[in-house]
Amino acid sequence: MTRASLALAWRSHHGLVRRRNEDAVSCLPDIGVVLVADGMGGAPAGDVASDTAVHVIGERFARQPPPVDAPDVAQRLTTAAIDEANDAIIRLAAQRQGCAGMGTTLVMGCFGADWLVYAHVGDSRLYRLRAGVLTQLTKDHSLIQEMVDQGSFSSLDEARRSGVNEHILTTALGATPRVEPAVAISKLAAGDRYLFCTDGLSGMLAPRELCAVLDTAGGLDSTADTLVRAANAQGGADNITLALVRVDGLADR
Ligand SMILES: [Mn+2]
Repeated sequence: MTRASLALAWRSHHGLVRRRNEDAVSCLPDIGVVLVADGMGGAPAGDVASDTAVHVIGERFARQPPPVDAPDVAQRLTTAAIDEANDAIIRLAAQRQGCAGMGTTLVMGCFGADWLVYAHVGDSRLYRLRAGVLTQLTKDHSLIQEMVDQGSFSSLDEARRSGVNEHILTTALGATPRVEPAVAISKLAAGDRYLFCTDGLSGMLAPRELCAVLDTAGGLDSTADTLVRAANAQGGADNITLALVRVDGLADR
């Protein structure tokens, strides 16, 4: 059995306001792994945290890529690799000048024969476009999302309009000795498009705008460029990072 046939494109742009880019992205097409992180903590800590997350996890997967027919193995590896990244960030925060208190979000995916294992920590997101319908597969680990879940507001939009700060995370890599990532498995369908992104994209473009750009026939590279341009056209208030994966076909059994 082989891996699903995938096309990938990824971008990271500092945006129009921030002078530094604290986001990180790493894609390993050979093993079907995608990693996106949004670091925080100020210079130089934000970059160190996000870079550490994508490198530690990427290396762990590259060392022992899960078999393409074993989503359960991929799931366990995902949890273990995220733990390892969390430990590495906490260690660096204690050792390196200016890195105390740093943290990062993470959204990642591991693609197999006909499945995707995905995980996230914080407010970086995964969306899926299938048959013209855009679905947000992850739910932000943020205070504003928690308030919506508890019924204080009917939607994120309403909470935002009421002035709730949308940048307060309830969990992040590097914030606590144990981190609880949300990990899930999903079946792939040929033609699926997946968008992994930081809030510099999802905060600038509404879902229907993301959907309009994703649901076009053009190549993935031009779609990725269009998304970055569109986020900057909305002000580019934050670093913009995304990875796109298109499922061109499922593995033959
Ligand atoms: Mn951000």
